[in-house]
Amino acid sequence: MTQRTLVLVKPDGVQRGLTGQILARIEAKGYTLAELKRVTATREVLEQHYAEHQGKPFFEPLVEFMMSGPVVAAVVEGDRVIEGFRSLAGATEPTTAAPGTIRGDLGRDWGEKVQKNLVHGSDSPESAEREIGIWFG
Ligand code: DAT
Ligand code: MG
Repeated sequence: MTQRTLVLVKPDGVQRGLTGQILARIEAKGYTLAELKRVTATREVLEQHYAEHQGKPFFEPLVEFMMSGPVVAAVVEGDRVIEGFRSLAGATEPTTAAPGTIRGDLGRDWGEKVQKNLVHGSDSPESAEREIGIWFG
């Protein structure tokens, strides 16, 4: 079943020059980059994007981090791409994310409140459509 998902290369990934490597992994897996843009997110966009995390202790540091530099936003298409990209990305905590994954191979902890974990991927078809609307209108 063909799906779409919203992928973000977060500010740490862009700043470290890892955008190309990350997008290459998505393409090497066989997924399609249907839309792609570099953008510095506003607080308004991020508060919508992370609405499920409002009120959590890491919410404000997360929004500040996500506004700290440009991100690369992509709509990625393919069969079961929502699960497939989350599998490529690896677990939330980069220190313990499995080797072979984007977060496991390229990320680590930096002693900060927020997990600088390089990428975002939607977690369900409903989230994907909602998030694609936020980032691509
Ligand atoms: P994921 O990005 O794996 O879907 P999530 O949706 O639970 O993870 O959280 C969104 C982002 O918030 C995550 O990528 C990094 C940050 N985050 C999550 N849990 C955290 C925590 N306990 N401490 C600090 N940052 C956290
Ligand atoms: Mg999430």
